[in-house]
Amino acid sequence: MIGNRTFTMIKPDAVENGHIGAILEKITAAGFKIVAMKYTQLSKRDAETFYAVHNERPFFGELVEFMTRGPIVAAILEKDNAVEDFRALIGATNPADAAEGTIRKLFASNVAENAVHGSDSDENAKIEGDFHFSGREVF
Ligand code: RTP
Ligand code: MG
Repeated sequence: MIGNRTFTMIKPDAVENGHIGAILEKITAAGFKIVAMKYTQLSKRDAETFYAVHNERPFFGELVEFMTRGPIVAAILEKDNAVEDFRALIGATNPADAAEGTIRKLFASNVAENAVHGSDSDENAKIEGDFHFSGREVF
């Protein structure tokens, strides 16, 4: 799809480990344009809402704890074929399985603390972007 969007978060582990700048560099070097961005922290309720699709999974409590423990960078990114190309750029959920050169291979700690989020569909990209940004924060 031409000129479409995805949503990302640089997760608390990558922020704690000092990787914000390097990850943004990888994202822009891959041709993504940042159309919205903020430094923020999720509340427990935010994380439970954002990850509601996973609420029956055994790792849900751990995931909410992790995603709320410190600040994140949230952003909306624009590029042709944004959702699919961004998931390729970040690599597999588990960094042990992620391809060389991907953001998770380079910066993730483990399957739970995996440095970045990327939307998994155009529909979810819109829902997730709208969750974090108002219309006047998107350029
Ligand atoms: P994301 O939504 O963050 O982009 O990651 P994903 O699509 O690659 O993975 P997903 O299945 O949607 O899982 C969401 C996040 O939950 C954490 N997780 N922990 N402990 C575990 O086994 C486990 N599995 C997943 C990760 O933070 C994962 O990104
Ligand atoms: Mg996912």
